[in-house]
Amino acid sequence: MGGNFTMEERSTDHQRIILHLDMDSFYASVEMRENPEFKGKPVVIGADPKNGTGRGVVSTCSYEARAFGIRSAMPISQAFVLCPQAVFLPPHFPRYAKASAEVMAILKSFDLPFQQVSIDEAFLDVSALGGYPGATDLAARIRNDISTQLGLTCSIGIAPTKVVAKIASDVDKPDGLTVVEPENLFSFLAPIPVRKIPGVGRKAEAELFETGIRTIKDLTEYDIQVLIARFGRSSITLQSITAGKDDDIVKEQDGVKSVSREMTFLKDTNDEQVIAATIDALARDVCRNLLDESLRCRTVTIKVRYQEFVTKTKARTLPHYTDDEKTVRSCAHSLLRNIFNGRPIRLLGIRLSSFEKHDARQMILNV
Ligand code: TTP
Ligand code: MG
Repeated sequence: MGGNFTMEERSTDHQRIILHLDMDSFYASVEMRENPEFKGKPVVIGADPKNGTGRGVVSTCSYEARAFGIRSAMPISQAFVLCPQAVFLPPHFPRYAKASAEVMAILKSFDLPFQQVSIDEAFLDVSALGGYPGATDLAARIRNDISTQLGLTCSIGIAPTKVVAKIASDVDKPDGLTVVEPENLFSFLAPIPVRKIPGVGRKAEAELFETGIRTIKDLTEYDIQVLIARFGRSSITLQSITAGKDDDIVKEQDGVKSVSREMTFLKDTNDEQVIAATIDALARDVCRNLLDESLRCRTVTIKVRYQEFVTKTKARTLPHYTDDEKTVRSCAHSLLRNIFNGRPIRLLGIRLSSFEKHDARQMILNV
C-alpha cells in the first residue's frame, strides 16, 4: 500500500473538501423577515387554502409549521387540516430571487470554485483552505455573513464529496453545521436512511426497503450483483457515491439550473381550449423569467398531473438554445400532445433547463 506517496502528500494532494449550503425554510424565512409579526408562528407558503377547499400544494413552510406535520408538496387542503391557525401566504418569487442572489453573492465573494444547484443551495470547493479547520472557519464566517447581512439562516455540510456534503447539510437543520472528516465518513453515513440520498425518492425507497435495505450501511454492504440484477447498473453509482467515493467536482457555473411554473386548476379539466390557454400562459411566464435572468435554454419539460396525483413528464431537447416564447410554446404544445390521454388534468407545468448565459460575447458570436 502507499506506492510512491507518503501519507502527507496523499492527504494534501488528493483530499477534496466540499462545502454544501442550503437555506432554512427558504421562502418562509424570507416572508418572516419581511413580516416580523409572523416570526415564531407556523407559516405556510403555497396555494390559497380557501378554508380547506383550496387546491394546489405547499411550496414550503416554517419549522413551526413542520411541527404540525406540514411538508413541501403536500396538498394545501391537508396542510389546512393539520394546522388551520397557520399563516398561509402566496409565494412572492421576485423576493426569493433577490434573496437568493444575495446569498450567492456572499458565497462567490470568497473566490473559490462555486456551483449553485437550486434557488437556495450551492456547493463551494474549499480544498484550497488546506484542511477541515480552515473549512470550518469559513462555514462560520458564511453563516455569520448571511445572518447579519441578510437576516436569514442556513445549514452547512462539509465533507470529502459533494453527495456527502449535501447529506451532511441536511442532518442538523435548521441553522446547523455538520463536518464529516474522512476518518468519520463511514460512521457518519452508516445509519443514514436511504431516502436521504439525493435522487432516492419515495418509489426507490420503497423498492430498497423490499430488498431489506434501509440505511446506507445496508446499501454499501449489499451484494452488488444482486443490486444490479434488480435495479440496473445505476446501483453501481448509488453504492459508490454512498461509500463516499463519488468524484463529482464542483462545476463552476453561474445561476439557476431550471426555471419552472406550474398551475393547479380550480377544477380538474380535460377541456382542450382551457389546457391550451394554460400552456400559453405558462410558456409566457417561464420565458419572461428566462429573459430576466439573461438565459437561453435547450430543454423544455412539460408536467401533467391527473386526478389521484398520477404525474407524467415529458422533455425535449431543442437543436439550439432559445429564449423565444413562440418556440417554447410550440414545443410545450407538442409535448402535451404526446402525453395527454384525454382524462381530466389537475395540474400543468412547464420547466426550462440546460441553460447558457446570454452574454455579450455569445451575442457577438451569434450574429
Ligand atoms: P428546500 O431547500 O427543499 O426547502 P426549504 O429551504 O424551504 O426548507 P429546508 O430548511 O428543509 O431546506 O427548497 C427551497 C425552496 O424551494 C423552498 O423554500 C420553496 C421551494 N420549493 C417548492 O416550491 N416546492 C417544493 O416541493 C420544494 C421541495 C421546494
Ligand atoms: Mg432549503
